[in-house]
Amino acid sequence: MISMCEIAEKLNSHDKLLVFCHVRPDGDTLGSAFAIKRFLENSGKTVDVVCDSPIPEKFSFLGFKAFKPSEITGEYSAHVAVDCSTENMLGDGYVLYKKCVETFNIDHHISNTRYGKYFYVDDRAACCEIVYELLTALGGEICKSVADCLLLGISTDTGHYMHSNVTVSTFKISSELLACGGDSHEIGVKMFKNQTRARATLQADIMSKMKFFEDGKIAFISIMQSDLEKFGATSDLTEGFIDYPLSIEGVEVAVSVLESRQNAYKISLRSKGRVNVNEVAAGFGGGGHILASGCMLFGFFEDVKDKIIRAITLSL
Ligand SMILES: [Mn+2]
Repeated sequence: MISMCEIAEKLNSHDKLLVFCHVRPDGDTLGSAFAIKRFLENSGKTVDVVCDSPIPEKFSFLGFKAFKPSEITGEYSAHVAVDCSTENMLGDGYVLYKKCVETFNIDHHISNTRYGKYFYVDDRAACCEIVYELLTALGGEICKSVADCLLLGISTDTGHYMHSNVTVSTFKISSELLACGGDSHEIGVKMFKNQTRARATLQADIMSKMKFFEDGKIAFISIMQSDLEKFGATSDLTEGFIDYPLSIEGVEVAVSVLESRQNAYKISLRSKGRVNVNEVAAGFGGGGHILASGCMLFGFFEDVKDKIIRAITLSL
C-alpha cells in the first residue's frame, strides 16, 4: 500500500479523472466520488463519475449526476474506485476501470482485495473519512458542497454516528466538515427521518413476517420481488430494514434475504458483536466488516435460508 501523501501526489498529477462508484450506490460511495469530483473541479481539473446503477432518489437534494459505464467515450488519465471492496462491485464498470494504466483503489473495507495499481485501504468508519484526509493532503479549501458529500458518507455508514465503527477521527473529521459549512442535521434528517409511504408500508409488512432462530439470537427477514411489486417499491428502498430486527432484545445477528432475481438472493448480515459476520459472509464468497457484511446465495429460497442460518449458528 502506498501512503496518503503518495496517493495525493499521484492523483494530483492527473488533470482528467474518472471516479467509479459501486453498484447499488450508497451514501458513502457517492459522497466519496462527488467530494473528489467537486474538490478537484474547484482546482480546474475535469472529473466525471461513473456508476453501473441508477442513483437512488433520496440523494437527489445533493445534485449528483453520474454516467453509466456504456456512456463513457472519452479518455481519462486516471481511474479511481471509491468504497469498492472488490472489482466486481464496479459491475459493468469493471471492464472500463481496467482500461486505464493508472488505477486507484481507495476503500475502508477490511475485505478489500487490494486491486488497482495504487491502493489505499484503511479500516475506517467510512470511505469518506479517508477521502477527507486525501483532500486535506492535496491542500486547498473544502467548500460546503464538498463538506456535505463527505458528511453524507460518514452519516450513512455510521447510522448517523450510532454504529460501533465511530471513532475519535469520525467526530474530529465531522466537526471540521461542519466548520467548512457542511449541514450534518439536514443530511441526517434526509437519510434517516424521511421515507416514502411505499417504503413505510413495505417495511411494516416485511417485519410482520419476521422469523427467529436459536432461541431468538438470530432474527430473519426476507423480501421477495412479489413484496416489492405489491407495494410499488424498488429494492433500494429496503436499505436499512435490517436495523429493525437487530434492535430487538436478545438478537445477536440479523439476516436480511433479498430476492434479486429468481433463485438469486442478496444476503445482508448485521451483528451486535458476538459473531464476526465478515467471516460468515466470506464463507459464501462475500465480505464486508466484522459487524456488517453481505454475500450472494443461489438456489431455492428454503435451501438458501437453511444455509445461512446454519453458518450463523456455528459462529454463535
Ligand atoms: Mn462505505
